[in-house]
Amino acid sequence: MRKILLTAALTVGLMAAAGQAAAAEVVVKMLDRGAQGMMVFEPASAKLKPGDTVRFVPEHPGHNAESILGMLPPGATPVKGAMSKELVVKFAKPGVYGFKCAPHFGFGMTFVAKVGDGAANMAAAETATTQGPPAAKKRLAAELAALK
Ligand SMILES: [Cu+2]
Repeated sequence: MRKILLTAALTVGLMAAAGQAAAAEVVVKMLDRGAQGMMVFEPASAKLKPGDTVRFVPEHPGHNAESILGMLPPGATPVKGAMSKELVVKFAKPGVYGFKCAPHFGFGMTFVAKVGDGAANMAAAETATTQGPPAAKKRLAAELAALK
């Protein structure tokens, strides 16, 4: 027990030493069922800094993560993860990034990241939340609202 506490203290110390310069990684689970219902990314939204990454983890098989093309900052490259595979996305450009699970877009399986202030494409991203399947529109609007 004592050894574990010491290791934890050391880890926290190292993280503090790394400070602001260290890029963060957010782990997003792809789930058949989560706190927000069926077919979800968990968490469903994240505030990031340029250089941060998101690791999409297929906790349950049969999901992927790919860019929603209407929710991508100008000049950012769209990504498309393979089914049931982990996908790590690094966010270089500030802006709003939308993601969907292709087979479950109709269930509203979506994720939104805001990198920096998100101003680069906030208006376009808001417009994009008014398109697509009803469940996706509903969740995308909530995810974007949570980032403001
Ligand atoms: Cu899915």
